[in-house]
Amino acid sequence: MLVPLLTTPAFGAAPLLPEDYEQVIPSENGTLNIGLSIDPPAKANEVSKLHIGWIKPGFNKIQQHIDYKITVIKDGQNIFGPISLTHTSVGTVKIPVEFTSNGEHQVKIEMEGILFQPIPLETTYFTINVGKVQIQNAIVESAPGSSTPGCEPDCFVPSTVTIENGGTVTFANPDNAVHTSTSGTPADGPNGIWNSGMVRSGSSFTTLALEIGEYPYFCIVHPWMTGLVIVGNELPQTEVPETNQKNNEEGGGCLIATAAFGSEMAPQVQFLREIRDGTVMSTQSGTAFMTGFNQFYYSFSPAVADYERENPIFKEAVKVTLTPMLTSLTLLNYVDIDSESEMLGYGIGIILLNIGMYFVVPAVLIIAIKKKFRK
Ligand SMILES: [Cu+2]
Repeated sequence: MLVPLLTTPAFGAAPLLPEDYEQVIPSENGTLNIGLSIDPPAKANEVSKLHIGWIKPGFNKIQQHIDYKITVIKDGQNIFGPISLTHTSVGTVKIPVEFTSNGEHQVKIEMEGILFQPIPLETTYFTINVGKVQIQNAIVESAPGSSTPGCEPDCFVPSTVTIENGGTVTFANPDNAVHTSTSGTPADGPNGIWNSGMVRSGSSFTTLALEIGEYPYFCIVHPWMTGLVIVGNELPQTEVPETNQKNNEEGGGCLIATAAFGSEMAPQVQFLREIRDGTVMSTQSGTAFMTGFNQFYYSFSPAVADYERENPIFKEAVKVTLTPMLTSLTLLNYVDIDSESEMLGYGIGIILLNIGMYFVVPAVLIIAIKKKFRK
């Protein structure tokens, strides 16, 4: 019972990389980019996971430690959330949502803190079309320093981007100079398909839906900045890493903790998931340990989870039992685990701490009580 709870198994595959998200759009004030993928593609009356990641503009890296809320809206009604303010230490999150009907939905993401610091609220909306193949939105950024020549040919990053018919392109400007994205060429001038006008530092511009074709564009202020948008008929589906073994674990969840705390979204369960994805899984020994461990854990945890659901007293007992362990795991939040030896060191330390709490202390008490009775 102890080790399984301690290490918290299988909440799904590894987090997506910044470039893997189906849609990426800047947050309201351009502080971060936000990536969204839906897996499997959203359908009415089915559960899909929203994969959300916060991405540093200009670096293409995940930003860690974000405080956020999520709401899913259909025709002005909340069909999911808003969830209470939640922290992700790894900067990515997977949230299961059941879509009750087909059609256009909004995913509302409120960002309220970065790196444990509150920030002015930034609200970002994604549009998803449940029951239909997602139309892609691509994001292109101005290269830092592109206001002086020398960035060619990558003054827009990426300088060539391919989307499907009906997709849009967002031009974001993380550079500290003003830029435009204007369809046409420096030689022939604007051709009128889109013109962002002046996009100041930290802002962005999104085109209307584009039809099949090739669209060269440039920056009116800095005509050495050129790029190309290709709109294809249908994109080859973004590669889903089916070969990734971790996918086999998906769908299990941490059964015992989920049943005890009510849902996969409970903060305690989220926390365990973060530990697994963010800390334990980030080192090789952690990953190897989890793989072996999951086989053992899943051999009995569904039975325990079922029993928790049927028996409220047992459920409360599991909750009380899990609480000291969760507290000890929060210690992991205060250390940076980057290396194998650190993982083993902290891991063994916390396992010993838990053995102390769950076995040694009760054993000592039992022995003490027995002695008393003998006298
Ligand atoms: Cu420019």
